[in-house]
Amino acid sequence: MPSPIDLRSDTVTQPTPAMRRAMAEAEVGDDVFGDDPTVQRLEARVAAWLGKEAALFVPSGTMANQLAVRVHTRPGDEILVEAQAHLYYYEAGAPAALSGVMCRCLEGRRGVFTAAQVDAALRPPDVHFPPTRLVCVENTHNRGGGKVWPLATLREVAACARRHGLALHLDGARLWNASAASGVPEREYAVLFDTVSVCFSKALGAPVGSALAGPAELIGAARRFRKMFGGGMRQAGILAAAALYALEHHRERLAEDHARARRLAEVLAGLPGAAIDPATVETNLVYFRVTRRPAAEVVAALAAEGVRVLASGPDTVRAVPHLNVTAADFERALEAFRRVLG
Ligand code: TLP
Repeated sequence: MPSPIDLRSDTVTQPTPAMRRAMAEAEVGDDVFGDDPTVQRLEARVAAWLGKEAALFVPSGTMANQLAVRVHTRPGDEILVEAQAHLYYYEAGAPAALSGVMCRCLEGRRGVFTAAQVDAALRPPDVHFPPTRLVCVENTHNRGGGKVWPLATLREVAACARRHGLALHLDGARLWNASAASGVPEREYAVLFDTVSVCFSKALGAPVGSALAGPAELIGAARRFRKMFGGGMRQAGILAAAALYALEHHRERLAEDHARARRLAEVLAGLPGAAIDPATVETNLVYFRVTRRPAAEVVAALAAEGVRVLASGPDTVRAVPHLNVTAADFERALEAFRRVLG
């Protein structure tokens, strides 16, 4: 039986042979002492790419987001975050545990909320209310189906936050996908935010690592909290080399994943066991509803056919094309979807 085609996430990718060579040859040093030249090169590259003063290499997207929350707030503050955002939904309660802040959730449409919703959530200064400090945005929005934020809406939200003196953080774990889909360069999104997190180990295919970019002072503070949270790494240049390789070689190919995601959505739309509007698939994430049996059963049936996907709700399934999926694998996966949901 051929090995399973793993479409659970774009995090499952294996480093390519060329990436492994770049890792093996990386110049390294002790990064906690500030001695790793490859990490420094990556941080400078990311900062420049996003138009920020500084950047910090961290082990995960979760750590990047939570460092941002930590540096923008004090215990007892409130942050505004979309109800399905990773930072709130999937980060193990970290805003409360690590920063002592309260999350006020905005209900977005596929993850996108409006300036009017931010306005409506704000309360006047009063001893009864926690001070609101930060607005968090996720682009692309994972549970929103890989939705790309319209730039105009983003600008309105940012202007509103600024009017109220709020800081802004962007969870850009898949900002590369947003840019590939919209043609809007990453830095044009980033300029609207104080801090931006980006990830190398999702669609770009590096094994480990994210970065947090922003003003030098905040990134300096984040560096101390990274140590406090246990994220200070030593010869991390081996990982930074993979991230640099991924930035250099794997950004251009994201359109391929997006085209495959759309094609998968089109196939699914024609099957009686699935429901999806292919027009809503803008990037690499395909979320679809299953109509005839529970998601868990569909996941098991697809696994038996050699295709791994994720149940993201009782009747919702997620499939994610990525750089390790060959053309032949992809066709084989489509056949499996046809057999299980047809
Ligand atoms: N997303 C993972 C899971 O945790 C759900 C996935 O498979 O999609 N921001 C966004 C938008 C994310 O999608 C993720 C991971 C993170 C942050 C966190 O990154 P890691 O897993 O590196 O902590």
